[in-house]
Amino acid sequence: SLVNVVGLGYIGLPTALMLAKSGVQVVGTDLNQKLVDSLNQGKLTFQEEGLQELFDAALANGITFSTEYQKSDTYILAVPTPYIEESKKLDPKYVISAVNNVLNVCDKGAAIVIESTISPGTIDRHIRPVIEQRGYVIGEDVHLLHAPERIIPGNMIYELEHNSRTIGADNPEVGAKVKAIYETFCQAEIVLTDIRSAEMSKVIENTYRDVNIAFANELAKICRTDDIDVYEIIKIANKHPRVNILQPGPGVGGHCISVDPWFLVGDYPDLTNLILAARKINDSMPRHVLGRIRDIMRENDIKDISKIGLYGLAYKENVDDTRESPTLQLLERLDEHLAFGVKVFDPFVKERMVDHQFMNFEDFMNEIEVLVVMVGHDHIKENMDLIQDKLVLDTKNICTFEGAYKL
Ligand code: SAJ
Repeated sequence: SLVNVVGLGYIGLPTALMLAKSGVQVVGTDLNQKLVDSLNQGKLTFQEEGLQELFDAALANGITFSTEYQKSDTYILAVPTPYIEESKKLDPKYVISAVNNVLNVCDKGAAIVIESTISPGTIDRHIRPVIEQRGYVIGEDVHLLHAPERIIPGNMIYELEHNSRTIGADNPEVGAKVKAIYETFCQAEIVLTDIRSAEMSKVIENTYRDVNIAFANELAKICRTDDIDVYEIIKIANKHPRVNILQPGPGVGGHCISVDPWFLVGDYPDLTNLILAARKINDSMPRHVLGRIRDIMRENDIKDISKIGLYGLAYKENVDDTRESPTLQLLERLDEHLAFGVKVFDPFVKERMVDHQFMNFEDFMNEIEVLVVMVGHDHIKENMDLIQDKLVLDTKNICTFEGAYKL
């Protein structure tokens, strides 16, 4: 039988390709005609290690792409779930409209699997009512499931096959059927649970990481005041068998770790002191970086901010995704200080996103005196010899030469 994967972005596309490669008959659906045209012409829409090979294998196995929803008994929805900045809530509009579109074409008894990250309670509050209002009986006419994704950009293909995953279902038998579909490519354990638990576990996984990173960032600030090397402290502490502290950095970006904790804060305002504090610490890091830039300028008697170059616009290493990136946070939130032309370069980001963005590394380097490493792309790790003669603020602890300034 056919699986219709809806939403062909960072999650839906690799998932659709992986299913197709594993021999499942797949149609990928996206409302964006350009994106569908591009995929049908054999052109990928974003970069990711191993994605091209996977795409080739899926095409060879007959995957097709369309703007139309297909008649089917299994739908995997990986549509965007935007986050409303003002209210700190998730906007379920795309999931709702995808579910409506599915209902227009699906077989009786079809399984609708939501992969998109949703805030805990979204299915009960927003999705069930939509289906019921249309006169469908959930559990008879259609089945609802939540199978939150866990893959990390930069290592998606490996993780699709090797990460354990969670499937929340109302009905364990239907859960088992959907599990069998995921088992065609997922080699790790697949845990079956109920929908509420699946929603909650997904969001707390990302929240856990945010809190751990916030702890590291707070340590970085503490160590800075006494000139202690935070990386050395964390390295030593992590030798303890029950300690595992993550790395400090210029902030937490991406569409997941910096967003999901807000759902808990929004729904449980009286119970989320720790989670909220962690969010605030991570959000304060771009400002901390700015403080460090000012220290360096003062120490070296540099007055002209246009001599500062930020390396990296992506939210993390070796990806081209710039959503909520610390560099953008720094530029957007602090632009009153930086309005005078701080330079920016990222080898992965090909479109112009900010003022004074350079497309060529050499030109960028020629313009600046202080290089601020905001992202540890392999590109810069491989070009240490080209940056050593600059003043370097290394917020990612990647420099292999002596004398770089740290967070
Ligand atoms: N970061 C640090 N220090 C660290 C690790 C990360 O500052 O030690 C920063 C990164 O530089 C980046 C941000 O955190 O700005 C988030 O990056 P990430 O690599 O931690 O995570 P994401 O957002 O790319 O992916 C996360 C993953 N979740 C967890 O590891 C719990 C991934 O498995 C999820 O699938 C993804 O969120 C998602 O879509 O929810």
